[in-house]
Amino acid sequence: MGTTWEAKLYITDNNLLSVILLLLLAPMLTSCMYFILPVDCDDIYDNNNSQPSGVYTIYPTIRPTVVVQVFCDMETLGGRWTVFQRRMDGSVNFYRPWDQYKMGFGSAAGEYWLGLENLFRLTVDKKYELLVDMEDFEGNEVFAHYSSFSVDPESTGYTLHVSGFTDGGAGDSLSYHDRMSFSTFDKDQDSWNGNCARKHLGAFWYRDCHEVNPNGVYRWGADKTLYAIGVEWKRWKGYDYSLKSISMKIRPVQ
Ligand SMILES: [Ca+2]
Repeated sequence: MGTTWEAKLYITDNNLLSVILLLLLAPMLTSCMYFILPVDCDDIYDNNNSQPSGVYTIYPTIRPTVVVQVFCDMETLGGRWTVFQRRMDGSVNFYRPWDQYKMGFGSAAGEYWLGLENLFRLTVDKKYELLVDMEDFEGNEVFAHYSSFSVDPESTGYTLHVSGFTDGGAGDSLSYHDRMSFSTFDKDQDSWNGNCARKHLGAFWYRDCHEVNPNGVYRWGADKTLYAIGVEWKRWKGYDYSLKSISMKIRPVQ
């Protein structure tokens, strides 16, 4: 009780006015934050176009309390890309259940998955394009570009919409997965009578089952001992070659 009284005694007329003003303005400030805080790497670029590639904080939902760390690619093909999936060294285990693919996991500085809920929140508000960059262990680099990318809400199983392919040497493997729900080993939403995620040791918008397995097992290049379980892009390297790196990134269509 003594402490409370002391605290009250220190509030002078001047700072009492400040406290009241702050209380009155708080709801307004909170709603303004949505317009000021960056939703994606494109917003970060707009605020300062000399920002290098690296880890940044974004606020992909209308609630400014949801804070997400992402890697922004500010260089490739004009930059402004928000990376939502990245493999590069096998340091993170990607064989994970539904809840983790929903909310995201890993480290934005290294390998990570941004989360299906964040992908839905981002792509429901703006029109996005998709770039998939990949590299093999011989130093070759290719990409696949799609002019339209979005993910529907969880009630649909986070259905993928991808179209408008442009070839950067990789070939089109992702269109095969268009309009599929997302599957993990504990949530089979593929169109095969078995469980694609369990068979191919990953999680993806599997159909029957895949031409792309970016969340598969990180293996070092060619390996035929187990079929189609690696980090694969079929139209480029087939089912027996696990890529050195792959990253999937989106930015708003200008
Ligand atoms: Ca199935």
